[in-house]
Amino acid sequence: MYKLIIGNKNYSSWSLRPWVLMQELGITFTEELKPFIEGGSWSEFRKFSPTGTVPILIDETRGILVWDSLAIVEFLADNYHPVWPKNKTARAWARSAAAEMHSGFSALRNQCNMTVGQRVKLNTITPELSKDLQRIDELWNEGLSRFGGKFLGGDEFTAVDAFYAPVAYRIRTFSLEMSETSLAYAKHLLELRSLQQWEAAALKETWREPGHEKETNDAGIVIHDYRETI
Ligand SMILES: N[C@@H](CCC(=O)N[C@@H](CS)C(=O)NCC(=O)O)C(=O)O
Repeated sequence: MYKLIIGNKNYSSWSLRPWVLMQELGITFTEELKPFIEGGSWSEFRKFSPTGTVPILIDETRGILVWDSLAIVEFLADNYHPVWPKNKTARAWARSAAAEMHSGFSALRNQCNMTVGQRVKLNTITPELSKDLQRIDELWNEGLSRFGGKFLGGDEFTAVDAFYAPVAYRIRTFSLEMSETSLAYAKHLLELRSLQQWEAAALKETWREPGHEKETNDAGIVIHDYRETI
């Protein structure tokens, strides 16, 4: 049996990746949500995570702990779950695209934090942010046309879609400009039942972690906040 430890659904983009993948693949797991703590979660998260970060996957049957979202999807792939596209070319492409997300796009990550329940008018689109968006647009168009499916690596939802799912929320929150094809793909992701469930839970969260809230307020003007309040 798997246990997935995640952070707040409103904010935690890295947690969303394995969560949505496991939901879409029908992998049974229990989830434990650890809310971020004001001033830093490190010492609290270190009690269960070697890096003081989430997500963490625990294979309770075999006593294995896996940290880092990319390591978690590879661990699942190792256990015969259909994590990557079946087609070899699509699989190589999907792995490259997921790795690119994992190690790159820092302008998007830093300037447009994931906050599922908010809508924000960005102060400015820096050249670095624009570059990240252009590259993601190029990547999504390539995956969708080259492998001919509804998802980036073909007809099935795979890990590469999971890695870009947080981008779909960011596009909506910050009204980011993308091609029609990319906007349609982002909308398609957000309409998945699993992401609807994630969003509903995110909107119910009443925690507000000042560090994450500050990132949003520094990025622009909050136009709507659909999250529940206490
Ligand atoms: N490379 C890691 C990064 C994990 C990460 O940075 N997680 C964030 C949450 S989205 C975290 O736990 N931050 C701790 C904090 O905000 O105190 C992964 O892919 O899992």
